[in-house]
Amino acid sequence: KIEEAAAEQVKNNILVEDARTGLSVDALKRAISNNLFYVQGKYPEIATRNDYFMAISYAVRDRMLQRWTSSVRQYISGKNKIVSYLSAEYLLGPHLANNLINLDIYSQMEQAVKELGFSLDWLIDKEVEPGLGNGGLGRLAACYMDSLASLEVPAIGYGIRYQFGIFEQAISDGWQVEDTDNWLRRGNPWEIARREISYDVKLGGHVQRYIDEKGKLINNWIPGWVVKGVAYDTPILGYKVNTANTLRLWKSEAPRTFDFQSFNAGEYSNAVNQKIICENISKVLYPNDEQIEGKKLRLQQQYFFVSCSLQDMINIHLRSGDKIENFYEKFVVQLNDTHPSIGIAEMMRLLLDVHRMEWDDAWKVTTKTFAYTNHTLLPEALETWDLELFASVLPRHLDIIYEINKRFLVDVTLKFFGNHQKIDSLSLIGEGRRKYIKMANLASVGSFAINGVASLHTELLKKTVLKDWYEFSPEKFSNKTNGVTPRRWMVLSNPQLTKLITSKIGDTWIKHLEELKGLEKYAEDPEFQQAWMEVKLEQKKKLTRKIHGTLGMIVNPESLFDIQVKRIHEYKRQHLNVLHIITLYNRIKRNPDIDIVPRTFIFAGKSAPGYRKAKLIIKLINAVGKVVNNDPDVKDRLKVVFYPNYNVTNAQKIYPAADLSEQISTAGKEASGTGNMKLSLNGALTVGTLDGANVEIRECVGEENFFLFGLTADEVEKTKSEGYRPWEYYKNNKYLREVIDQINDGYFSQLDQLIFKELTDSLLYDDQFMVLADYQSYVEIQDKIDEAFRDKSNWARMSILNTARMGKFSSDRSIREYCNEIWKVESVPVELIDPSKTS
Ligand code: B1H
Repeated sequence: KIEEAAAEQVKNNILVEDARTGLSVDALKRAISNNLFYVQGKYPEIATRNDYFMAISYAVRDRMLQRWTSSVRQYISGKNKIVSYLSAEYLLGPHLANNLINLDIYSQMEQAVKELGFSLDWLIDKEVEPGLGNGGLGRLAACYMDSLASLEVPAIGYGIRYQFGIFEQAISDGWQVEDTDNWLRRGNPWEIARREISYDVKLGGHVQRYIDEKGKLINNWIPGWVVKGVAYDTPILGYKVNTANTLRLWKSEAPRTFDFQSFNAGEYSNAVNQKIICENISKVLYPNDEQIEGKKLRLQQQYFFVSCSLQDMINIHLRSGDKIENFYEKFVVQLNDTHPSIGIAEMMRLLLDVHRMEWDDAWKVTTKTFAYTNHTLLPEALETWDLELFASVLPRHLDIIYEINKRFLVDVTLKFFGNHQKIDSLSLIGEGRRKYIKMANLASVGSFAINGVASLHTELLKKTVLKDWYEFSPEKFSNKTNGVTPRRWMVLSNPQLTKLITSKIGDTWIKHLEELKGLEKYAEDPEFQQAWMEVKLEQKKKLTRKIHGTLGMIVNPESLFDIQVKRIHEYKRQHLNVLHIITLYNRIKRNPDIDIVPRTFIFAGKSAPGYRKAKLIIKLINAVGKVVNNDPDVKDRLKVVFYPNYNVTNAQKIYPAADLSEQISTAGKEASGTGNMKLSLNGALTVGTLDGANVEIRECVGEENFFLFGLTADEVEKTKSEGYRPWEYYKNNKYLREVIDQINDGYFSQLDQLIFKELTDSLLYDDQFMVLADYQSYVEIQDKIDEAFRDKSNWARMSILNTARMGKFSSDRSIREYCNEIWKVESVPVELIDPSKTS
């Protein structure tokens, strides 16, 4: 059967079957052996696991190349519009299994590898994932690249090829310790370095102004230094289609001419130093999810990749024979948050200074090109740049921003005559003790569309951070609720559930997730419920083994798996979860024979290295775990696990095992969340606040299948404006008081009473994130969850309904909305070309 399917695919997909395209088990075996010998220079007896991983990966990449080159050729020569996604982060996760699924050769490869004497899983587990992102924002970019390709939409993702991605987290004595992520150490079989595709990027220096012979004002940017960006391309294959889009990541290097001057001047070490400074730009990802650092190197990174990308797009556009004035008909550029928003000033510079356009024409092209997605309302994540720092990196762009602002404020003044508050708020320049540039304002003025990432988030945007922008140009605003790709987050990570679903409703739901609705009619079917819960138990057992292997801890797979996995942040309130754990523990201590639902609390997530309170939350989780897990009174009914180094690879193992998904952020703080979607899609029930996409998830799955608690966003604001005193909640709730006192008295820290003081003080006397205000409501809903979990059949029914009703949250739906409502682009099915017949 495998062979028949392979033959069918060969017929449909390729014109010549040869060593690099054949899809039969034999062809794959030959390709792997060949690569081992000719690429890795090894024979089986001395080959390492990594050699085999590389050999199989190259065999897969070969089989993607025909699709890739055909796609590129069609896009570049064709008349179609290309989506350009600009993002400082892409959290792709491992490629191998995903590419096998999208190529539809998983079972052949499994067989081929088996016949060579290995297991495919063993090789898949060898891959080091590219951790080129912090969290949700970077992962969203990866899901969107998958959906763009699967929907056959021409697209290029542009970003930075960080040599070191997000740090690796280890836990030592309960504390987070960071280690560098040397992901390229053993080579990266998925990328192709395109050394011929490179651009120079200027930095620093000053602007020389003069009038040329024709009387035109010339702005000549004399840079302090120049770096070169080199393109590294990775194919992003769509699911069972011919489309393979490109992810183009830029690596910074010293320009060719660079070393000469210094060498000639006899300054050898200076030349080498300069080379290192250039390479530094793409060296490391900033690990501060939602907390900007304002460092010069970060601004240089942003400008570096945006400038390379825009130069590249203009190059592609002009090569097709079209005029620069029509640029926006060839490309639409989506800004993934403000991180690439310097692109608006850079586009103006390229059009004015390089392509010699007039201001008004350049502004028209620019504002028809860019669209901006906002991902956060947190004030500490809104990007601004100190004006002097900005001027020292991008002097010409500062001029341009002043000019954009001058013209824009004329319009503002006309609309809001005499309203200085409005003018101050809309200005691109802020004035405090020092002047600064407001990147959200630059992004907003230069874009034709602005969107939030969940319905509540978009509404709050219009009422808060972008209120004045909404009043000025309401037509630019729309909502595009986030989504996740069912290929990685179901087919790849939960093959057992995929199989069970497919046995009932066929497999077209993988591309049309709304079809999961078809499962609803089985929700009450006892046989299906049983099969469903068996799959869940199997996934929980797998995770149990993983936990044992990683931490040496034994957990009970029959217990309720209560899961909170995401970046560690005060607003996400992992500490609220901890307060609940201690509350349960105290109940057991008071009454050791109490009948309690056994639970395994699984946490995972990284803290920004400089975020003290987040690091303290990790320590608290581990400290409480140490006491709870080892107290004989508990009798293993509660277990607290902190699974280290949360990343895409680990997420894939955790989501399928969840019974309960913790989405407990302070209402109004989580823009959307996407882990909430992946967990519910995999049959977890959610305990959550009315925040971000939780609101829409609850609407879809039904309020009776969602455990709601806590203040609403409006109530949070109201409580704060009336003078919130967290201490009163502490004083008036004896259980809460007991829990906080225990932490303070050193119950979980061998009587050290200082260690958690920073955290408890902030809860008692400040509590920006309303942890104490929501405590009682949270404990009450958790008690209801216990009751619900005791009714196995009803829990199974709710779990099935959660999956069945998550269709809306496919990133395919999100991307369709972007295509139709913002980008105005259509699918372009790719016709395969025969590589042997192209010259
Ligand atoms: C999100 C970020 C973010 N919002 C700054 N903002 C960063 C901001 O390195 N930085 O400077 C990095 C990341 N990330 C997340 O985006 C939201 O918190 C989630 O709620 C949302 O689901 C996700 C995708 O839209």
